[in-house]
Amino acid sequence: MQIVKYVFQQHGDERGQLVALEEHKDIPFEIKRVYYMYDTGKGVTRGQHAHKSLEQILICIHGSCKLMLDNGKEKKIVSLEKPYEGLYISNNIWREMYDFSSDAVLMVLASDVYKEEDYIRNYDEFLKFVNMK
Ligand code: T46
Repeated sequence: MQIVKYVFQQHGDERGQLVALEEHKDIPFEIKRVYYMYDTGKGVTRGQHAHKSLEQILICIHGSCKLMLDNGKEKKIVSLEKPYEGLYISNNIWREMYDFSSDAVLMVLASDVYKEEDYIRNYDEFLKFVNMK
């Protein structure tokens, strides 16, 4: 499984840093939704699902967290700890987010609006969906 991490251009000067993200330029899809999570308690795991068609870019804009990505064949662990890095997650990937630092803010850019029917929340169902079972 190939891990795609984008390193965004930083516009830095003596005032600090600025990152700008445009759809189809810095982000490989039309951005239809932005959401973010914070105040994630110690020992918490989020995610534990896959998406049938949604594509997303995850950016830990403050603090850090880890992600476990699983395509049904292979699992990989990725750390997110820089506000100028974005992890691309395609559809059909099981994801789990964990090891959040207490100050972590994880922002997600998504290719579609929220649709509960796009979620696969059962791991056996996910394996069947990706033809691994
Ligand atoms: C994903 C990972 C990375 C909404 O009402 N609208 C939304 O756009 C989202 C994302 C969530 N919600 C509601 C649904 C639940 O009642 O917010 C609550 C928490 O959502 P969920 O348990 O799905 O959150 P995570 O952190 O487990 O997963 C989220 C995304 O849902 C998911 O698409 O890939 O972040």
